[in-house]
Order: sequence, then C-alpha cells, then structure tokens
Amino acid sequence: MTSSDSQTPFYITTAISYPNGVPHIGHAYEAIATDAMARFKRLDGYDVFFMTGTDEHGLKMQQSADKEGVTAKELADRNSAAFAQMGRDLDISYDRFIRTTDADHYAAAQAIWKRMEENGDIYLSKYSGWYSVRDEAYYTEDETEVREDGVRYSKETDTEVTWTEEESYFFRLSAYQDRLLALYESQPDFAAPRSRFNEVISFVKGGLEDLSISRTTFDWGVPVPGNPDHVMYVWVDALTNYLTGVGFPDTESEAFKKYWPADVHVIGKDISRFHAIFWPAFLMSAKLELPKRIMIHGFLHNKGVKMSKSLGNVVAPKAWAEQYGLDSVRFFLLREVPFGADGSYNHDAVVGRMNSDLANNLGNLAQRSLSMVAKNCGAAVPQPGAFTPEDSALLEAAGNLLQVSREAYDVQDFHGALEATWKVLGDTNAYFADQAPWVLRKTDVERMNTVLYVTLEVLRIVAILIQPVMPPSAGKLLTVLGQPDGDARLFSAIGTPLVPGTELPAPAPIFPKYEEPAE
Ligand code: ME8
Repeated sequence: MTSSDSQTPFYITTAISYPNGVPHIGHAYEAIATDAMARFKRLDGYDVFFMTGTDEHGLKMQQSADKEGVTAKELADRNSAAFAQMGRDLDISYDRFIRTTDADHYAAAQAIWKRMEENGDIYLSKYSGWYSVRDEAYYTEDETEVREDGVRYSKETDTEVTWTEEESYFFRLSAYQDRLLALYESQPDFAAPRSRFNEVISFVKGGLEDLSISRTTFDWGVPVPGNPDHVMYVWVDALTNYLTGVGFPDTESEAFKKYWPADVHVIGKDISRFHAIFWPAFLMSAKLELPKRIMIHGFLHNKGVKMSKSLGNVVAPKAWAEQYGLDSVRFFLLREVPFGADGSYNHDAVVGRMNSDLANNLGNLAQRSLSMVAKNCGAAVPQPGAFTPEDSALLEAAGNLLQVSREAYDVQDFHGALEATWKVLGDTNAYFADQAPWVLRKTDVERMNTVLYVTLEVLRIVAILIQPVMPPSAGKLLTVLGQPDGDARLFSAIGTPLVPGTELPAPAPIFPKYEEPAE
C-alpha cells in the first residue's frame, strides 16, 4: 500500500439525520450508497475520509422531546446512538460519526457565522411567515394552501405550517443569485442528477429572498455569537458539520488542508435546495472553497408507497438485513435502483435479485468452477494452455470492468457499475455452459484447465470490484480464490492475473438461495 502522504484525499459525507426518531430504510439507503463509494475509493488507493452523523438542534427536536417528556439532549443522545448503531449493523465504514452537539461543532458553527457577518452578509430584522416545523423552513404565502381539514400546508412537502413572527438575523441570500447562477453555469456537475439540478437552477432563476437564520422562540441550538437571545437556524448549524469534521475553524490544520473542499455530499432529493443553494452561498460569504459535487439520490418507498409511521410500513434496517442477509440488501439497493431515481422495495424484488444475480449468476458459477478445480486440478489454480479468441474476449471484458466501474462510481452510478459487472458474469456463465469443462475433462484436459482458469480469473476480478457493495461476501469469494487479505484485494491487483499452482481452500457456497421460512 502507498503511504497516506502520496495518496489523493477523498472526502465524502452523508446528510446528517434528525434523531427525532429511529433510522429507517431511507437512512440506510443513503448510508450504504455512501459507504460503497467510500470503500471503492479506498480500494482504488485514495486517502478517504467518510463522515456521517446526526443533526440534533432545532424546533422539531425540541417538540419531539416535549411530547416524550424528555429534554432535547436526552432524546438526541438516545436516537443518535441508534443511528450510530445502524452504521455498525450495516457495515458502514465511517471515519467519524459527528453530532451537532459535539463541542468542536459549536465552535465551527459560530466561526462560520462570524465570517459571514464580517463579510457584511448578516443583518438583524423581523421575520414573519409560514413556518413548517417538520421541514424547519419558512414558506411564502403562495407556497402554501389551506386544505379540506382547514389546516394550512406547504404545497411542496405536505407539511403543516403555522404563522410565525420573530426578530431574526438574516443572511443576504438575494445578493448571491448571480454568483450561484455563474457557479452552476461553470460547473455543470456541481449537483447531479441533471434533472434535480435543473430544478434547483430554475428556483434560483426565479429570484432569491434573504434567509432568516436565527430563532428566538426556543433555545435548543447554537447561540448566535454576540447575541445569546438568538440561536442559529438549524440549517446554518447543520450544513457547517461538513466543515467541523475536517478541523474548521482551524483552516491551517492538517485535516482541513487535506480534505476540504469535500469531494461529494450525498443527500436525498428533499434537501437539494439547502445543499445546492444555501450551502454554496454560505461558503462564498465565508470565503471558503465549495464542495465539488452534491449527489442527490431519490426516495425509497415501501412497495411504491411512502413510508410513514401512521401507515405502519416503516422497515427497520436491522430487521431487513437480518431477514435477507446484509450483503444481499446492500446489493439489492444499489443494483435495483439507478442512483438519483426514486426506488421501491418489496419482498419479491429482493428475493429475485438474491436468487438470480447472487445465488445463480455469481454463487453457482463460483461453486461449480471451484468444485471442478478441487476435484480435477489438485485443489490449485490450473495451468492454462493457449487462449482462444473466446477466452481472450472474456478476460478483456473482465479487465475493462475496472475502468468501467471507475467511470460509473465517479458519478455515483452504482447501478451502472453493477449492471456492467453482471453482464460479464452472464457472458461467463454462457461461456462455461458452452465450453462444458465437465465434458472436456474426458476429452481434453488442457482445454478444461484453460476454461477453468479463465472462469476463476473473471471471478477474481469481479470479486475485487464488488467488495465495496458486499464486503464480507466478496472477501469470502476472494478467500476461496486463494487471494489473501491485503494488497491482492486492492484494485491495483486487478492487472496481476491468477498464478497457476496457487493452492485453493475447499470451496464453500457463499451466496445461498433465499428459502421462504416454513409457515
Ligand atoms: O434531512 N428514501 O435529516 P433526515 C431515501 N437533518 N432517503 C431518505 C428517505 C427515504 N424514504 N427519507 C429520508 C435531514 N431520506 C437533515 C439533513 S444535512 C446537513 C441535514 C434522506 O433525517 C434525506 O433525504 O430527515 C436525507 O438525505 C437523509 O435521509 C436524512 O434525512
């Protein structure tokens, strides 16, 4: 492995979740996708810093705590622990789990505030408007409507709004419209996918109003520097977590110099405006560099229906992983839904992917080829003869998967990377059936050895490349292919083919078929 000094840094984050409840599959989806991206870059030789965590301030947290009769901090402690536990349950390889109640985060949030103030972008005034506690956001009159139940809602998010008036500090967001549009123009990949980025751009083109960035009606937040009657609007504090994690306000710290600006913030579609409009404006005002990319994923729905507590269809990530196996769930989420689009999960779809893609196309191919090698080749990688055009084409296609996967992961197209990988596996299954090494065993042993060698070599490359998605299962496959932990499993090893004669352990099935539990 190269030393960390010579590795290119890569800083990736998830959104930080509100711990007013426990995590659900939507949170798990974001964590798993971001984890796959982080693992991919680590295996590709980058010095990765991956951060996730919880967003603990704001009125919503305070109100949830009031309902339960606990303090906001008690509620945050309990549920933040549940989010951290979800990370462990799902094999999420984060480097820091940040909490916005961490002491270093208060310092960072106050520091960015002061920088924005020094730049002349913060002023004190009065605010009145329709406030949604659920969204922690104000809406204009025409962004809301009164529905049949007599209650006023945000049209976009269907959450209840109430008329709120308070003294408030404002951020001069209106002054950033042109600079934001220039940013979007010069960096067409600043946010993705394009369709969601376009929504952001048209919103900004429609004109930006100054943003109310402090609250006086409750005190669960970061105090405004110099005016403790105010706490910061939770989104100012929350977005700043991305800076806290890498040492801000110490812009001379090693972590900050190495990892800022972030390479990717992975977030859901409901918070694209906060990340693609407010966040770059705050950073411009604070004279800090902007993140390179905002990757906006879609929402995951249960059988196509929005998850909600009242419908009782919220799935706990841990129970889901226990039912199908964690790696199957991780694979399903990244293979099934193009990242960026909305997706749906249901039992049959998960079982379908498990049984066809994993158990059949991958597991069965590995099991059949490796058992033949165990029986007929002295339990060692066979010595191939000369390669036929079919052999070479397959080996070349497998070798190309590294570049194909890199290009796909660079735009968080996990689905595309896996699709290309399974295309090669499909071709290898067809090749295996066509070459029929079990027949060659009696007619042409050298050719049998070559076919088995080519098959194992494809499996080795595939196993290395799917480690980010299914770390333990891919690891087990590499073990039965005689590839020890460490350098042999890095992407840099892809170009070094299997060495004939390498001893192989007894093959073990890795991707079992899903069996419906007995009634
Ligand atoms: O928005 N499918 O927190 P959060 C997919 N604290 N993703 C989903 C989802 C679903 N059904 N439901 C939620 C917040 N998410 C803020 C973020 S960042 C500085 C502050 C995603 O707990 C959602 O889009 O409501 C967001 O990216 C993340 O889960 C946390 O959502």
